[in-house]
Amino acid sequence: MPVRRLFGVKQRRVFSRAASARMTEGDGNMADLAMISELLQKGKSKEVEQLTKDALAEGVSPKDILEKALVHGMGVVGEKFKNNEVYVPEVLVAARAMSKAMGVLEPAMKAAGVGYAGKIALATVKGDLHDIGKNLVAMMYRGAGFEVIDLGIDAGPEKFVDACKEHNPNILGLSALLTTTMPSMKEIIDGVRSAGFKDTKVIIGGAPVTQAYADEIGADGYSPDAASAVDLGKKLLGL
Ligand code: B1M
Repeated sequence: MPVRRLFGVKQRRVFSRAASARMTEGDGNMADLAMISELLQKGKSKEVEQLTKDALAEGVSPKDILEKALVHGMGVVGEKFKNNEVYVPEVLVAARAMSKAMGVLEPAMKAAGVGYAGKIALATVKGDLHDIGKNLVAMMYRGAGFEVIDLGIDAGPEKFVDACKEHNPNILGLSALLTTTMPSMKEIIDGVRSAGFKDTKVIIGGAPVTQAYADEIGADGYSPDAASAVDLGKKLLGL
């Protein structure tokens, strides 16, 4: 892909020395994918979208673009977020770049029969309107190549049971920010289990939530932050 021709001098400066070095290694696709990953980490939506289009036009497989560029880039951002090297705003801009690229990639993925890593349906639980943490979890899962069914806020057992029936997700994600809404988590777990969805993994999180609480209500796992929530989901699915 003639990436160098696409951008002026100013834009080219955003590429790191490492990516430039890879560009000279002779494997054009790898270099371009590394560049997409790097631009995604910097939240450069327009460039990421354009390079994704170019990569597809040049015959790079949707799977490679997804895994080696987009998921790779969000993975780096997720690790840095976990280690407090970057914060919510950086994650949000990277996720926006990822979404732009996914808009281009998804039709090609479908056409090529590329599957998702898994499917998660998630929401903030009944009575709770806090959605920033839940949205971060959704973004991290998208970034890891999962299909994400976002059920929004104020979601009770019915909404989760309906989502299980309609989408058959591998994982349910429950977020609560209020001590008063934590009991909704148990109601949701009991609701989906008694509706017959016994194997769907349930993970929970949110500021007042703990591993002890997850054990108490029969969740499959608890995670303290959005990036670890993806590690947990993958572990539960054996990925
Ligand atoms: Co409210 N609020 N709030 N609030 N709010 C808190 C949570 C509170 C701690 C503030 C305080 O008193 N110090 C307090 C809760 C006290 C308690 O119950 N222990 C509180 C309260 C009391 C209330 C109201 C009741 C206030 C009132 O009206 N009297 C009211 C409740 C409304 C309702 O939900 N029914 C209310 C309203 C609001 C706003 C609407 C104004 C707004 C929410 C806007 C929105 O979300 N769109 C708001 C906000 C912004 C906050 C604070 C300031 C910030 C929350 C946040 O977004 N943090 C918060 C105080 C604070 O935390 N400093 C507070 C950033 C976000 C990234 O973190 O959501 O924790 P968090 O997500 C983390 C992890 O927890 C984890 O990953 C994320 C990081 O990677 N995580 C998961 C979250 N979900 C996960 C799911 C997982 C895994 C990990 O797996 C599925």
